Amino acid sequence: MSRVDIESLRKSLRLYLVLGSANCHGDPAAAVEEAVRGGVTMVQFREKGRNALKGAAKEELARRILVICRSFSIPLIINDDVDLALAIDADGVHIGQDDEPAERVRTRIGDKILGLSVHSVEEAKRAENLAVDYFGVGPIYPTQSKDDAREAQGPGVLRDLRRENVSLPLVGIGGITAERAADVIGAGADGIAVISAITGAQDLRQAAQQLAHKVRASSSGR
Ligand code: 3NM
Repeated sequence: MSRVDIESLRKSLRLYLVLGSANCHGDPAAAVEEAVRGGVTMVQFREKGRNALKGAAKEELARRILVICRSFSIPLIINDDVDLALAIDADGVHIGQDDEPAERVRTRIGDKILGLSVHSVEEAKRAENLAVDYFGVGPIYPTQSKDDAREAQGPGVLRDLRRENVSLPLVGIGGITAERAADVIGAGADGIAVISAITGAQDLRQAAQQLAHKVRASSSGR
């Protein structure tokens, strides 16, 4: 098996739903199904926070989400839990700057997708020679969904990354809404990653549809 095809990864990143049980009123797997029916193209299971599931309960939920992702042929990425990603044979792992180092994660996950959060051109440049497949860049706008989020930087950080010839797929994250999606894509992102714009909506499927439409309209020609 070889590493993921970068152009198909760019497409998968177009509308990236990030979620865990802390973000959902009801069953997160049901939320994933609704959102995917609306047009989500990739999912990240991010089980964090005070009441986060652990052990067998966490794995059981991840497996249920995986079944849904597989049935729609979209990738499931696990946030910062290589053991879980390997146990359920998920499609990849996403790590932050303070998680297990990218080199070690790559050795453990083989050809699975590896995403890394970066917050500046410096961090991206430092990571460019690591075997990372995409960068999550944020927070673009202020976010309520991450306790330790840094200061929002606006879409300009994406423009800076492209100006500095960072060619890896980029997905913007943090406070992104349907109204803001075009600015994020216009600044150079391949896609948007969202929590609350989908999980906080009354109608998850419709929210995903709207976001997918905005991303498609603003990335036409790419
Ligand atoms: N990571 P929402 S911001 C999970 O800056 C996450 O790296 C961020 O949630 C980063 O779409 C963020 O509700 C939260 O703002 C995104």
